[in-house]
Amino acid sequence: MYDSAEFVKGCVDWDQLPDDGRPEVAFIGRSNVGKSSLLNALLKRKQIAYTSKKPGKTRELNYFLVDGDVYFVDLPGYGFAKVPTHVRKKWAGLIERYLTERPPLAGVVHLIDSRHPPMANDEDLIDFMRGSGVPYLIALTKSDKLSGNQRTNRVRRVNEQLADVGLSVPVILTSAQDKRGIRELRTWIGDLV
Ligand SMILES: Nc1nc2c(ncn2[C@@H]2O[C@H](COP(=O)(O)OP(=O)(O)O)[C@@H](O)[C@H]2O)c(=O)[nH]1
Ligand SMILES: [Mg+2]
Repeated sequence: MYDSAEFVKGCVDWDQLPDDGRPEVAFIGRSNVGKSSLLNALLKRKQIAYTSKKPGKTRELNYFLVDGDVYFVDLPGYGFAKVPTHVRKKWAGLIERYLTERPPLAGVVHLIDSRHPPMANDEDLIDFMRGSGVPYLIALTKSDKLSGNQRTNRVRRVNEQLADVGLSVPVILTSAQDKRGIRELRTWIGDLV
């Protein structure tokens, strides 16, 4: 599993999305949440997904072909304060369309920083995914920065928030640093595709 992984392309428009029908697993979260790091850990690569301390560097839907048969899609992080509104709207439109109208989309991994409560954007996405019918998982990132008690509490809090909106989906603790949750994530993805 994950013996090969290669960057295929970055897409900024619907027409640029691949049309070969391979299943896709999308990764989404705010800038700096640890998305590139988690993708690297998942794919056992050091640098395949670009890790940057600069928020908002990734503005494209970045396609990685994994083992020749599934795409991992690194979606643009949300929360770009410095981007003009019309640009942000275009991205939001593309992402919403992608999440609802993309036939090969097999599952969505939503990354939320384990140290903080979900932000407004995260709550919007949770709400959005509730109606989408696409298999969905929440990965709480950077869990190595929490104590054991904090880890338990964060998962419970997120589960309570999900229950409040009538959603029941897996919530897992992850860390690109100590690799917590990586195996669980691989299993979940493996069951999808
Ligand atoms: N301690 C810790 N830091 C992390 C982890 N994942 C990412 N980071 C750090 O968080 C920052 C943002 O990571 P990055 O993967 O570029 O986030 P992205 O913007 O969501 O792609 C970097 O400084 C990473 O080193 C993690 O699991 N544990
Ligand atoms: Mg990134």
